[in-house]
Amino acid sequence: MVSGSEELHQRRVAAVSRGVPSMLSSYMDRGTGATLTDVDGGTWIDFGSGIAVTSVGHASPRIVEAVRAQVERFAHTCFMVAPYESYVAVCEQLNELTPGTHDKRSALFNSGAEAVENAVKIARHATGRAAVVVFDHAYHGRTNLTMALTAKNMPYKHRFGPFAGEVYRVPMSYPLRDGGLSGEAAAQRSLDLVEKQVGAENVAAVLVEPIQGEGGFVVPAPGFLPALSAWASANGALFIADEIQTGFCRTGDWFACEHESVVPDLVTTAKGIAGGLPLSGVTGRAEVMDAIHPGGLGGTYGGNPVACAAALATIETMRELDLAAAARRIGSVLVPRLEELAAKHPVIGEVRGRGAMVAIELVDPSIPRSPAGGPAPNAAATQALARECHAHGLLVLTCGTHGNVLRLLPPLVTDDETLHRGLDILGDALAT
Ligand code: PLZ
Repeated sequence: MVSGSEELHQRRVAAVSRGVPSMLSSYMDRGTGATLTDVDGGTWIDFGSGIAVTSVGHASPRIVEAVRAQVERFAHTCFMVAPYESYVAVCEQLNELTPGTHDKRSALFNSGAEAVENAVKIARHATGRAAVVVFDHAYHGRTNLTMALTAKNMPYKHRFGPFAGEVYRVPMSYPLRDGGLSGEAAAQRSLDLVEKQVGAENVAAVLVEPIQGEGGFVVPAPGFLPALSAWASANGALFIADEIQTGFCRTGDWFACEHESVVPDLVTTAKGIAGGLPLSGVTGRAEVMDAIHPGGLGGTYGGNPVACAAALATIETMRELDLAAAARRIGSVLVPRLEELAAKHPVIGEVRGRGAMVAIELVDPSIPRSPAGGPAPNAAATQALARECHAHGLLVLTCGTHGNVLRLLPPLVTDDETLHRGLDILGDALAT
């Protein structure tokens, strides 16, 4: 009944803006667990999870059932018009699961970008200040404000300006490329710039991904996040953790901040929260979240009941299967095998990540390493490697400011056998 990928591609070219490309040329038909099947019957090992979304796997039974049941009851009323229980229940879960035992409140939205925009709105309103501090390599979305917060020009910002103001960018802790500065020293370098160029008393928020996603799976040196958080609280600014990619068990804890016991004032969540349905949230200190006047936050679809039903089923699945532990186990399978590959192939400059958020950064070993900037990025090898994996049925994603990072984000339900099959394909692709 379904037409093949080639036919679909022709219809797509005639109907879909070329501004929205796809990485694969195959069109998907169905999925289960860590496997996708395309319309031509080809099967794929999914090491991308739709960019860190389907952590519970494709067609997870509890989520399928929860969505079906909710659609039969009602699909939408708008929480601002006629409220329903599941919105409240998701907020309760967010308040309980995010770091810190303080009194919290949450608000729900649709996309990651929308959550980040609202976190900035809330921080500005609550502090009465305007400046937002962000980092090199950061990714926070594609809307006007979040484009301004995002670091990379191509493809995200090019000719889409003018951008929102009062956004200040400072260096990130990036051990491979900052000469191995300690976390504390890297934070000091960035905060000195903020104090000189922005003024501590003007800063509403310091916004950071605890492990950067699109920017290259950059894991800051230990001590960096705690130093930023301590500076924010000493200076009356809010520390906002963008846990959209790192959250919901991906890095081996419910949230990546927990690894260093950092307690953010505000946390943004999306992606893994609802097993593939669009939902996002902002969670934070009760006095900050409740500083907003009634009606100041909202939207037609935010916290849609079908997405909330999926989120509650996702959270239940994560608890029951202990997917945080599963993420740690996945990391303990992936990292040693990637390190073996790195020992054989000098094109791999670094293996890094945490839990089931793991990447290799590809470099050109024939170009001398610069003392300040590290090894030369190798985007061409990264693209070729991804293509070779795709040609053999392994779905992997790339990322990084220099496009030279290959990232692995398998569903947290992926079994060891599938992980090893995926790694075999990656190993063969590297050899090729
Ligand atoms: N914050 C940390 O990772 C989304 C974007 C893919 P949305 N990352 C994938 C692309 O090319 O558009 C992301 C993120 C972090 C915010 C976002 C934005 O989330 O749901 O895509 O708006």
